[in-house]
Order: sequence, then C-alpha cells, then structure tokens
Amino acid sequence: MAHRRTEQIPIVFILSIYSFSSLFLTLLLSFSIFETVISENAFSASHTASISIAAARDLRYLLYDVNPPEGFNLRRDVYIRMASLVKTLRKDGDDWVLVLPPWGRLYHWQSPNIHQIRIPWGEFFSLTSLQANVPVIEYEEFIAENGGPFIDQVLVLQNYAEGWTDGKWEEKVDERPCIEKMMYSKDKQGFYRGWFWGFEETRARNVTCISAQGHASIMAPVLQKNITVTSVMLDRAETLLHDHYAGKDYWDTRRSMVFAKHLRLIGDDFRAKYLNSSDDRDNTVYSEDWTRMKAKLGSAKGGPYLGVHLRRKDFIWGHREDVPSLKGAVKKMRSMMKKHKLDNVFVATDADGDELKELKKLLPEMVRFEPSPEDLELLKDGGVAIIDQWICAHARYFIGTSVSTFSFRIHEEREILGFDPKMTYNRFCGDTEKECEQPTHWKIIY
Ligand SMILES: Nc1nc2c(ncn2[C@@H]2O[C@H](COP(=O)(O)OP(=O)(O)OP(=O)(O)O)[C@@H](O)[C@H]2O)c(=O)[nH]1
Ligand SMILES: *[C@@H]1O[C@H](CO)[C@@H](O)[C@H](O)[C@H]1NC(C)=O
Ligand SMILES: *[C@@H]1O[C@H](CO)[C@@H](O)[C@H](O)[C@H]1NC(C)=O
Ligand SMILES: *[C@@H]1O[C@H](CO)[C@@H](O)[C@H](O)[C@H]1NC(C)=O
Repeated sequence: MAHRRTEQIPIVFILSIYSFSSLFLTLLLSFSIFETVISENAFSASHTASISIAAARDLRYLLYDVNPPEGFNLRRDVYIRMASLVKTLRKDGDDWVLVLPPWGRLYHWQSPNIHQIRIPWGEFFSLTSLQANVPVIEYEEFIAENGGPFIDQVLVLQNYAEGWTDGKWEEKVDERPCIEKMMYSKDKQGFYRGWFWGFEETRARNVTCISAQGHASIMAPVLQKNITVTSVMLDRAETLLHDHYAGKDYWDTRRSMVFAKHLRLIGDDFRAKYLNSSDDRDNTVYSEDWTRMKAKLGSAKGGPYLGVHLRRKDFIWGHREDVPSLKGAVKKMRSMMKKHKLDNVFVATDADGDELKELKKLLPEMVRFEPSPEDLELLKDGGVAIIDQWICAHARYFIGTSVSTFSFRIHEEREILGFDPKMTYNRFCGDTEKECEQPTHWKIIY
C-alpha cells in the first residue's frame, strides 16, 4: 500500500495540467445550476412542459467498486470522483443515480469476530447530507428498485496495455481486451458472478474491459451514447482521476460527506468527558446542514489538546524514511504540547499491540478512544476510525502522518470547521529525514 501512495502524487500534477478543461467543466456546472433555478421559478407557469421533460429522462443507475486492497479513506476519495461523474451525466441526458457500494472486506478492518461486510453507507455517513449533493441510494435500495440483484453491464476499467503513446499523456477511452485476469466468471445460466460486496445473489448480465486514461467525466459520453442499458457498474473506478481536484465541485461533494450523527455524538461525548472540549468554547459549532456550513478560516479554536494521527503497520513495514520511530514521534508530540501550552494529547493510531505498549510507556498521559468489545461490534472498525478522525479534527493543533489518506481526510474536516491552516497541515518527520516537506493547504471553494 505504501507503494500505491507514491502513485497518487503525480495525479495531482496531471490534474493541474488539465485544470483548463476542469475549469471549463466547473463553468458548465455553475451554468446548469443557474438553469435549474430558472426552470424551478418557471415551474408553475409551464407545468406541462416540465412534466414532459421529466418523462423524457430515463432513470439510470451508476454503480462502482474500487481495487480490493485500497483502504477506507482512498475509497472516500473515489466517491468524490464518481459523484462528479454523475453530476456530468445528469447535466445533459438521463436521470442518473449513484448507487453506494456497500462497505466491507477491507484489508485494514481486522477486528476479529465481527461481521464487516455488506455495511450500508448510512452506518458511517449521513445519507440526507450526501443526497443534498447528488442523488444516491444504498445498494439494497437499488436491488428493490431494479427488480432484482442484476447489474446490466460491468465495465472493468484498466490502463492502456501500451502505456502512454510516444510518452505523451492524453485523455482517451476505448473498449479493449482485458489486460489482467478477469475477476468475473460465467455461471450455468450465462450470468457473470464475482465479488459484489458480499451480495452473493448479485449477477451481471455482461462484463467488458475498457481502457481509460483521464478524469472521471471522460466516461460520460460512453455511458450516454455507447451504452443504453439501465444499470452500469464501473469496476476499478480509482483508475479515473478527479475532474478538478480541490475545485468547487470537489469541495461540495467533500462537504456533503457528513459523518453519521451517532458517530459524531460519541466523539463529542468523548471530547467533553476526557478532553475538556466543547463546540461552544472551542468555536467549532457544526451545522447539521452542510450547505450552511461556511466557517471562516482561523475562526475555529479547537479543544485544549494536541490531536495526533500516527499511522503504523504497513507504513513502518516498508521502512519509509518519512515515518518516525515511536521515540521520535513522542519527542515531537511533547515539544508541540509545550509550544501550544496543551496538557492533553489524543492519539489515533493503528499501531499493533507491542507498539501500543511501547507508546504507552513513552507517553503515559496519552488519551485514546478504546471501545469495549460490545461497542466495537456496533461501531465496527470503520466507525471507530471515523470517531478517531472526528476527535483529531477538533484538536487545537493537529499533526498527522506523511501521505496518509487517513490524515488527509482529517485536514479536510478541519478545513471545513475553519481552523487556521498552521494548526492543521503538519506531519511527523522521519528520524533521519532531510527535507521534511509539510502537507499542502487546500482551501475550500464555496
Ligand atoms: N481507528 C483507527 N484506524 C486507523 C488509524 N490509522 C489507520 N487506521 C486503519 O487503517 C486503515 C488504513 O488507512 P486508510 O487511510 O483508510 O487506508 P489507505 O487508503 O490505504 O490510506 P493510508 O492511510 O494512506 O494507507 C483505516 O481505514 C483504518 O481502518 C487510526 O488512527 N485509528
Ligand atoms: C463509442 O462509440 C463510438 C461511435 O460509435 C466509437 O467510435 C467508440 O469507439 C465507442 N467507444 C467505446 C469506449 O466503446
Ligand atoms: C456486452 O457489452 C459489449 C459492450 O457494451 C457489447 O458490445 C456486447 O454486445 C454485449 N454483449 C451482450 C451479450 O449483450
Ligand atoms: C476546562 O476548560 C475551561 C476553559 O476552557 C477551564 O476553565 C476549566 O478549568 C477546564 N477544566 C478542566 C477540568 O481542566
């Protein structure tokens, strides 16, 4: 996985090269919102006209999945790309709905004896908040609406076997033979079977491979023109890049990914009980309606504690030079606590048993969110990770781990709450790291 991270960096560069087309897309999007407003105002006047337009729009479903080894937080990033594609699809043409891929079977979710597949998005995120951005439904709702567990067409996305032609990067998409071994196989009735989030009855009517190179909306013409069936699933959706990383549409979708209320409440109770932190005192009052949430940069104060995300496991197995030893990390934490006059430190980490023991020895005063086995069964590893992120997001000062998507999602959450960037975009340096570049500040475009 450490491997994969290095692949992620150039994407940002590629995107900045393509920011012209993305800007164009953004302009198109804002234009279409303008249009919607007008047609709504005109609704009572031209009632019949509106209805006939609505009737002409067929209901279609976009499903997607991500490469199995990818973690929770990269998957949240792929959701943003897919939401952007659905917005493009809806602009001209059919009434597309995004079907949320159930959570489960994630490599990092290793708590034993708990059932962690077929988890609906509603357990982790607020569905009404997601729906205020783009139409989404849970997978089980799709089955019910669709009249059975059938997906008309699966498109397995892949790169081009030949790589970049003439060393030149261009956006393109073509139907091509599958490069890797197909993860779907035909059953006796001629349907395709495979991993559909643990829903064993689900079958696909057709599976083909598509080579795609470009931003998510590059798929729009293919889905609108080449394919006419009702439900289409994009597998390996992470192949597609962001339409416009950190642009308005990116942030709209990101802001709509409000954590489920019960998880936020558990995090808030924990802050009050163990960290003397409350929204009123800390200037982190949250609006249930994300469209109204527009905190000024620097307005959030945060609770009187240092928030830390210390990513271990696969990040230390590779002996990465940008990840500190536990000793090095604790030294940094102590110096930050002193600098910001904080007596408390909250640590979110995936460290294993031995490392945790060592960490407790080095930093006996640290506070962690440790659910009982019963609570873990209810919250699941994903819920615990979200609570950890929520508590880190409310700290006075935050420090994360180099190129961890878990830390990146905390940066975004703090940006939404309105923290001063100096208090957010910080990371640990490796013990012997020479140039310890700090994370980039991505400002919200409202
Ligand atoms: N509860 C909790 N879980 C963590 C923490 N750090 C990592 N994890 C777990 O490990 C997983 C790996 O991190 P993710 O960021 O989701 O996975 P990824 O997309 O591979 O991203 P990287 O962190 O960049 O590897 C998370 O989804 C969590 O399940 C932590 O501080 N607290
Ligand atoms: C889509 O259809 C066009 C026109 O028929 C064709 O040229 C193109 O190759 C098709 N693309 C894909 C990805 O099937
Ligand atoms: C499967 O999908 C491909 C690509 O859309 C199409 O060319 C082919 O005709 C489909 N096969 C069947 C049996 O529908
Ligand atoms: C909690 O914080 C408030 C002010 O922010 C302070 O007055 C109070 O003493 C603190 N309580 C504890 C137990 O530290």
